[in-house]
Amino acid sequence: MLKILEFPDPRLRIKAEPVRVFDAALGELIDAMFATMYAAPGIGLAATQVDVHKRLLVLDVSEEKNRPLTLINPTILAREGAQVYQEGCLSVPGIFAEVERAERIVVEAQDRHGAPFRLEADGLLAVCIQHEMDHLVGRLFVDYLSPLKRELVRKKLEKQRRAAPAA
Ligand code: GNR
Ligand code: NI
Repeated sequence: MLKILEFPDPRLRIKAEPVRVFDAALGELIDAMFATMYAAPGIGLAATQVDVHKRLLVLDVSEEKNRPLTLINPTILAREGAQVYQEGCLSVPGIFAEVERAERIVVEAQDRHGAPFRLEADGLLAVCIQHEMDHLVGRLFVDYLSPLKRELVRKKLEKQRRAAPAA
């Protein structure tokens, strides 16, 4: 399992670089990211969260956990509407807050072999893709909160860690 960085780790602020080489090592990283995401459990994971600063994310928003999706070098081609969703993040454990994002997006990305594809997403899938793409530019959902609320989140995490320090 890969180690997931937690807020306010400064490495979560690093901007990811495009993936240029689609080799076996990339495939192994993707498999390890899925294993880490499903074990957490989470519905998405960006490479940034496991300290790999490449434009790569994995997600699976299905109930049965049988719809794995890999997006490499994703770009949003179109966005419309707005939705508010109560978000959480594996890098900000135990914290949940409402964030407004586009309701519907069209994304272009590459798969694990480098083949380009387009995806139209709405609802939770659209939320998750936008949340993961934020990670790739060093942005966290708590950045959408007021500075005061963000400071409360930081203090709460500090307190949680004092009660149960990471192994
Ligand atoms: O597991 C996750 N759940 C979630 C719930 C609402 C909005 C976004 C997410 S993504 C999160 C996993 C994660 O931190 N991905 O970066
Ligand atoms: Ni996250």
